[in-house]
Amino acid sequence: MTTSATPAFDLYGFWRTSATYRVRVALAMKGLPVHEHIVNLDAGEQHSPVYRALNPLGGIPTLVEPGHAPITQSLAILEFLEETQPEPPLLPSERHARARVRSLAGMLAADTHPLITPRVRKYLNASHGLDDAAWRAWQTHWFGTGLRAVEQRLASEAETGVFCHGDQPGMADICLASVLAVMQVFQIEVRDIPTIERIVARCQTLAPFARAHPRRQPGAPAA
Ligand SMILES: N[C@@H](CCC(=O)N[C@@H](CS)C(=O)NCC(=O)O)C(=O)O
Repeated sequence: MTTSATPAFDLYGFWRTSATYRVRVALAMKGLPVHEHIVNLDAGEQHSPVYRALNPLGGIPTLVEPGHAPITQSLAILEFLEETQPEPPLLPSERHARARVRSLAGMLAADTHPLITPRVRKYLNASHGLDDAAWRAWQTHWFGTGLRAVEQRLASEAETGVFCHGDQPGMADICLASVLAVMQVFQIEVRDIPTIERIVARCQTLAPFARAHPRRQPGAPAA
């Protein structure tokens, strides 16, 4: 159980990143204190030796609890925060329900979001001459592929409620909102996902989600 003596975590993030958004929301939901440090993706700071020592893949975020090894991978971080501070839960108590929530979260955070990261863009640009228009088409394709599959599940599975699983927000909602947040930043639109739009609109009425929005972070452009 966490106490008021819990030392603040250090979170290495960047304003627009979807994976950092996930961790920000979870920390806020659980009321865990955090100091956020900016790793400027536009300046390539994720490749600096100092950051690579924390996160060898050069991905953001990384969470550090003082005195412990850095934790990378947003889903691993969410699981760690769940164990650190179980209330309010990000996962349901029943094992099949937990598997469903983790499965939805994985569709978004593991199978959709990584395909549109800067390192993928950089590689495609350098090795295949991918221009801006082709990159937009790539983003739209992979966001659409992931979100349509998630929509199909959310719209047809009985466990879907006000949120992705029942009527309490959890890990799948965090991942869903994180993907829509970065799509908004890149102005990518995917049509015909009404269940997703309904759930994310509800998430945005909650302070931890609203405060984690990319545009509200230090370093975000004014417009
Ligand atoms: N699977 C990782 C993905 C981390 C990741 O790729 N983050 C992006 C920002 S959302 C990043 O740092 N990209 C840097 C790059 O691609 O060079 C996680 O969920 O933490």
